[in-house]
Amino acid sequence: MSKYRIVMVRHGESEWNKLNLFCGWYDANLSDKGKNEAVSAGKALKDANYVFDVAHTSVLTRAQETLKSILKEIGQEDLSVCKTWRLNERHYGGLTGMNKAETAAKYGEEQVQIWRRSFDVPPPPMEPDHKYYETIVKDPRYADGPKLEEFPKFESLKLTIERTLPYWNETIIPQLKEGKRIIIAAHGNSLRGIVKHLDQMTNDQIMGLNLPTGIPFVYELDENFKPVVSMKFLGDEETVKAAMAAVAAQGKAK
Ligand code: DG2
Repeated sequence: MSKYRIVMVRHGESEWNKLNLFCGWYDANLSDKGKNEAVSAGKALKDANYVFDVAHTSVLTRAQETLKSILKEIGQEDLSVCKTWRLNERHYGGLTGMNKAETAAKYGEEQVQIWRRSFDVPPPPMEPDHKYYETIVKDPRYADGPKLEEFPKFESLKLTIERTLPYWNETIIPQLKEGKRIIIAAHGNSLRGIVKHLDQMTNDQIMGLNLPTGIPFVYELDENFKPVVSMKFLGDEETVKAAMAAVAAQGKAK
């Protein structure tokens, strides 16, 4: 029997999704399409009468702005919002800022698929001479963590899960137990990590999952936090399928 319900949403399309660039911890803004997706996500939640007690998001603008639009649409602009780097996108290391299709043309689609979707093969590290190293490492939003010595130079999905799950277990689960109605606005890979954990997907199964931008999905969980309903999208099935396929295709050489 379903005891808990939680809504998650990947942010709307960012400027860097639009340009097909590896983004990771770079703080890209939403594109115009992404802003519209965020509004549509809010409308879908409003139409389905969702109300929340608390919202969680990353420290990155694209997720925060998506959440803001959603909360505006559902008339909950004053809702308490918790922001944490633990919900950030995976750190794409040295690939940050590179075009996914050009990278596939240069290194091969198979290699790009490994970098994007393998469970434990990380991308190459972001070295101090990387164009975005200083901007990211010295960003004041990381004053509260991760500490400089723990600051990632890259993350595989496995490493992403290792820093996202403590937040799920220590912050989200206790709030669910208190009966809080929760929404999480985060990123393709931080959410894939949570989905893998909830649905106990194998390392191979998670490789095939591509989350669309700006379409909320719902989990209903039993008293042991096992899914009774998994990843139910608030959107038309064909649209969701096409959006997932488009994300998968971002790693193809043109
Ligand atoms: C994308 C995900 O992250 O990329 O970092 O480029 O969810 O913040 O737009 P998001 C990025 P893929 O793993 O799908 O290539």
